[in-house]
Amino acid sequence: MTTVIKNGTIVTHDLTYKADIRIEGGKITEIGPDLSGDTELDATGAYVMPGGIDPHTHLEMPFMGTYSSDDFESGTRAALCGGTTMIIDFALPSPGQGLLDALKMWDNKSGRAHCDYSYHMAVTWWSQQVFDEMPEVVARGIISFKHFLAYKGALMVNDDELFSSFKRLRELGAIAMVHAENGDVVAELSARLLAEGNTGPEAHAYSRPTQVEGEATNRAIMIADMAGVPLYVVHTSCEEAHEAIRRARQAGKRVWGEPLIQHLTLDESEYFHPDWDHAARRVMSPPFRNKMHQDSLWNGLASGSLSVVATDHCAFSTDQKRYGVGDFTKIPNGTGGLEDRMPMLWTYGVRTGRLTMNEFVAVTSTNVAKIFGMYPRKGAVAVGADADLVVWDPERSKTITARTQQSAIDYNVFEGHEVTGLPRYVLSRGRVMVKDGAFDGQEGHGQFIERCPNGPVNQALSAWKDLTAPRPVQRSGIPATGV
Ligand code: DUC
Ligand code: ZN
Ligand code: ZN
Ligand code: ZN
Repeated sequence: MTTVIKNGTIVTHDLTYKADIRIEGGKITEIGPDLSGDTELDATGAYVMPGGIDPHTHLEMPFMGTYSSDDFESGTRAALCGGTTMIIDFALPSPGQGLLDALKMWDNKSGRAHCDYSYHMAVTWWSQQVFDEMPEVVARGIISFKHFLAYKGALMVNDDELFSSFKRLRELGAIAMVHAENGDVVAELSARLLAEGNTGPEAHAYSRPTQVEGEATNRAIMIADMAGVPLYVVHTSCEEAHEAIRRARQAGKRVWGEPLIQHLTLDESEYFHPDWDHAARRVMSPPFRNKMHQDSLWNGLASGSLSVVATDHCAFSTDQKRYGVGDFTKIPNGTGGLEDRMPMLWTYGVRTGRLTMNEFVAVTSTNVAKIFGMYPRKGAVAVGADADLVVWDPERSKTITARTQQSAIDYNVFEGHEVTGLPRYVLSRGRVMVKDGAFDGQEGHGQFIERCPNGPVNQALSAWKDLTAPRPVQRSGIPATGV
């Protein structure tokens, strides 16, 4: 059984050229002119790109007194319909719960996935048990560990815990990740806003100004530098955080920043919409920002100081959002985006000239595969790579609406946005999952993808690399006398 994608233009992170692609056994086996096969997919007028990889999703996650509403079935269905062929979700132990225990929970959910997936492990507390279980997590092919500097009293870790965890990751050749917001300041500001009667969703934005993100990003970078571990900063939303990442990269530190498609295309005015539901549906952390910050993020993607566009897909229904009526701190934080990331970025990035097609491929797929240890199996159009491909029709368009979306929730934060640039075909390891824009997937087709530690990017470039090594003892004990 061979499948051939014919007459398309292949677009990778560094090349654009015309060729056909032959697929056998789920892998790309040949790239060249005039190929033929048992099944032929016509890519005339289309671009053939590596399928998107979204490295930041929260499917069926227990959070803020409820569970996010998209699970591995609806979430990966949404992903595929938007041209994304792999996700990395977060296995989230509750504080006190072991890492391996949390992994079991995630394994029980992910069996329903239509597309391939991996996990990052969250470190939500610190103990000898967490320390001891980390090597087994890495041995299972999970090489990235996320820490929350926000959500005080719940998921947040303190600086001593952060430093201990980062040092352990360095020993294991793994990658550190942070949600960078100063949770102490957020808690303080939130309490004051509530006391002043500021209870609506707009107060969520007031409680998380850009400084809390800038401070935490700087702090995490410095702590990672002292531990000698590379650092991936999730959902970079503002200039202050971007500036810290830019400066670190300039100084030779291995640090990456990840803007979300929501922060690139939606702004803070959403929180001042007169309809409570409209505003609450857009409550996420960090919140949407103003145009100056959006421009900073776009410039970072084009110049390479920011590396990836993700979604932080964490969908809550309107009923769930209403848990926060009368107290904005109880509105479950999160928005969707899995189905819309690629078409929105194409429309607002490539079609406006802000990004080239090759940069689009880099930030939606190839950079993710490289950073997280699965390139070139994923993120590449190359012989031997998995045939996770999207045949992208740059002229196909639609208006985004909750009425036709795959996500399980009852609204879409991009409602009404017109996108041009959508998948014609989407393939997961050679199986056609989207045909002429229509979903034709298979629950359970998705496989867990193991990732490798100690790759070239897992080495920090820090000048402080040997800070954790033993120091020579210069002097000890009693002060010298008689001087
Ligand atoms: N931010 C959100 O908005 N939702 C999930 C977790 C997070 O950090
Ligand atoms: Zn986060
Ligand atoms: Zn709106
Ligand atoms: Zn997240």
